Amino acid sequence: MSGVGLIGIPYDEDSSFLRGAAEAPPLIRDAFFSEASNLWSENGFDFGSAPFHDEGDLETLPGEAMRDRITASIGSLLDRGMRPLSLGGDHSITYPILKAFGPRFSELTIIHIDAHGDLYDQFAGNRFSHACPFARIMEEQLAVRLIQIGIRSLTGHQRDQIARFGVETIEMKDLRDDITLEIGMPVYLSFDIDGLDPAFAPGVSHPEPGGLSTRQAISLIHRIQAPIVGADIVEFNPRRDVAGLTANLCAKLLKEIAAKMM
Ligand SMILES: [Mn+2]
Repeated sequence: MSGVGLIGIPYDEDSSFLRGAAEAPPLIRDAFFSEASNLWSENGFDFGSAPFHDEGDLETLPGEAMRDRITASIGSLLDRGMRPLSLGGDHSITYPILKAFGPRFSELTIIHIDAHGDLYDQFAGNRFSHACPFARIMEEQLAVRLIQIGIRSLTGHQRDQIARFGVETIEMKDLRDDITLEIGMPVYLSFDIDGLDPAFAPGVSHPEPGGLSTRQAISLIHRIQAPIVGADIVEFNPRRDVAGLTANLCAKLLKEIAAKMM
């Protein structure tokens, strides 16, 4: 088997503020297959004639058992030759996902789109908080490079972490629309929906004004010049959504990311 392997990870127990992200995966699928649109990506890929493999949603387990389940499930997709595309869930899932990628890829760059750095050493006493995944990933050297885009809420501690781990952070205030993303190695794309401005993505737990437009986000995806071997779409919180706008946005990003991966 080859191609994209979709998997839902309905887990939000490591969210620090609001629950609800666990309810996202089936709503993103519904929006993706909605008859309001079609199954063609902007670059001409038709998911109607070439659908991706869908593993369905993982059973939700508590804490450490869930992390082990995520790592095993992503590893299984990779060992079957597929490129995992995960629907979260909160951003804590990215650390156990990368624990599956790390041992299988000697060279891997993470492109991380987000309003937040998610680099806290711990948050409210939790080292596995959705505010911490990239600290764990960089400590364990699960990727060679971490490139962050759209960040606009850094604290002094997070700036220290950026220096400590050599993270390449392109803050939203410094982002240029002609950015090039030529990466000479496989890429893992971690897409936090709150990287977009709350005007485009109201359904998130931590809305941070001043973010990406939908068009900027899609252009960033299209500009990645490297094989994308895995991706996640996280932090959509349906309890905060308005008129299904954010579910529809997630479905659009899913289509453009998956097409880029095919
Ligand atoms: Mn975020």
